[in-house]
Amino acid sequence: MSATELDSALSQAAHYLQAAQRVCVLTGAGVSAESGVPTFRASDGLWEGHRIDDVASPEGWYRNPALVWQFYNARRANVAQVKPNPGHYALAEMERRWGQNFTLVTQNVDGLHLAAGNRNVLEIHGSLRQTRCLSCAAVDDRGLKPLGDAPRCPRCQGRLRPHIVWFGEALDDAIWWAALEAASACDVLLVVGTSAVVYPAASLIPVAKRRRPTPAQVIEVNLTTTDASDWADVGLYGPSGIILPQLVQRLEYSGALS
Ligand code: BJW
Ligand code: ZN
Repeated sequence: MSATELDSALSQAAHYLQAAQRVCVLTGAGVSAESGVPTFRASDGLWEGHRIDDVASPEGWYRNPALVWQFYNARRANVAQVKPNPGHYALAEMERRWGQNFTLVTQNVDGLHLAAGNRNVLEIHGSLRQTRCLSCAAVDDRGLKPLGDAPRCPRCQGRLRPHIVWFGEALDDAIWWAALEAASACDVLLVVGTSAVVYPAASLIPVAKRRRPTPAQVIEVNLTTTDASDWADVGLYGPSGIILPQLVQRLEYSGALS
C-alpha cells in the first residue's frame, strides 16, 4: 500500500469512526507481534517448535499433558517479559472515548490489552494466566510464574489444565454471547492482526456486516490481506503498532477523541 493510499484509507477509517456510536474490535495475534509474541500461522503452522494440534487440542493434552504444560509454561514465561505496544495503547485510548460503547473481543490469551488499560475486554479463547481444575472445575488466576509440568489444584488436588480454548472445544457461552451482541450492535467493527481463519471468532465479521437496517462498516488493520478482506470497507495495511496510533491521531485532530 503506497503512502498516498494509506493516507486516504486512514481518512476514510477515521470518518467511519467519527460517526460511530458503538465500536467493536476483534484482535488476533498480529496485534501482539510487535511486543515480541509470535503469531500462529507465520512459520509453517509451527508454534515454538510444536505442531499447533499437538499442544492446542484436547487430543494433544490426552496424549501428553506434560508436553502441553511445558509449552504453556514457555508461553507464560515469554508473556511475563513483554509489554503492550503502541497498537495496544491506541485501542485503550479508543475505549476512553467510547466508554461502555466500546467492546474489545480478543482471540489472544496474552493479557496485553488489559495491561494496556482496556477494560471492556472479552478474551474468547481464554487466558494464559488462568488454570482450570479437571476435578472441581475451579478457574483460578495463577499469574505468569512457571507451574511445573503436572500442576495440582490448590483446593482439591485435582489435575489442572490451561484455561484456554483448544480446537474442537466450545467457547464460554456467556463470553461468546457478549461478543456476538457487541458485533451485531456495532456501527464499526475494527479487525486487527488476525488471519480470520479460526471460527467462530471469524464469524463476528459477517455478523457485523449483516446488521440491519444499516450494516456495520468493517475496517481491517493487518500486514496483508486476509480472509476478512472481502468483508472490509477499508483496509489499512501495515504494522498495527504504527497504523493504530495514526488512526487515533486523526480522531484526536478531528475532536472525536477529546
Ligand atoms: C500483523 C502483524 C502486525 C502479523 N500488525 N498484523 C467453521 C468452519 C471451519 C472450521 C470450523 C468452523 N467452526 C469451527 C471450526 C473448527 C475450528 C476452526 O476454526 N478451525 C479452522 C482452523 C479451520 N474451531 C474450533 O475448533 C473452535 N471451537 C469450536 O468451534 O467448537 C465447536 C463446539 C461447540 C459445542 C461443543 C463443542 C465444540 C475453537 C477454536 C479455538 C482456537 N484456539 C487457538 C489456540 C489456543 C490459544 C493459545 O494457546 O494461544 O487460538 S488456535 C489459534 O488461532 C489461537 C488464535 O487465537 C487463533 C486465531 O489466530 P490469529 O490470532 O488469527 O493468528 P494468526 O497467526 O493466524 O494470524 C496473525 C495475523 O496477524 C496474520 O494475518 C498476520 O498477517 C497479521 N500480523 N504481524 C498487523 N505487526
Ligand atoms: Zn479442584
